[in-house]
Amino acid sequence: MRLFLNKTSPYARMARIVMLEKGLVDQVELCWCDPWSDDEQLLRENPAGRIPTLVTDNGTALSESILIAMFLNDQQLNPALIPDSTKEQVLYLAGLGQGLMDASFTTVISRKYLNEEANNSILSQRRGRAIHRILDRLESCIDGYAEAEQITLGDISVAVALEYLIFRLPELYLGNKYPGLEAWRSGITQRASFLHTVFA
Ligand SMILES: N[C@@H](CCC(=O)N[C@@H](CS)C(=O)NCC(=O)O)C(=O)O
Repeated sequence: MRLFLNKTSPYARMARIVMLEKGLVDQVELCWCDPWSDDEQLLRENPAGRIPTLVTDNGTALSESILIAMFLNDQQLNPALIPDSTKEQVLYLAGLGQGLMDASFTTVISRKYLNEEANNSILSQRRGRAIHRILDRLESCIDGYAEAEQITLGDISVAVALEYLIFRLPELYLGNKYPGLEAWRSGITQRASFLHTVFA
């Protein structure tokens, strides 16, 4: 398999962490690229020109981080990132994580590419409020981190979204306002899969 990625995309980082947690490193070649400069190889595989893109051994180009994560999870039984016994909770958390990622990423991209007016638009304000609501919700529902516990796709999605927020919009993440979440984040991001994939 081949995974197209860069070092700043939260979506690509999520796919890479799933790959590492599943022990699939030897089966996935990393194809570093810049999706914003119309990378030819990437466009040949994925007309949307977005990362992550995973080209399977059959030559099928998969897109959308969550679909890629589910595909990689299915490549082998263990460790199960979406255990049957906790599936609903895992998908719930993964949804919150993807929501946080989307709201944060869209904010970053519109600050980069759009003008001041667009950045103060109703849509942009809605995204800001969504970020705060999701953080509040996570603070009230995230459990403590225990290293021995099996990590899930929900954990990965939420932790990557928080890392991205801290990387790009640190003023929106005040760890002291979310002490439970912050303790959880600082524990889970000590895993090798997170340490090997820090944003750069
Ligand atoms: N919903 C997609 C979002 C992917 C995405 O927006 N990737 C960005 C990088 S973080 C990208 O490749 N952007 C290039 C572009 O939109 O042209 C996913 O979950 O994979």
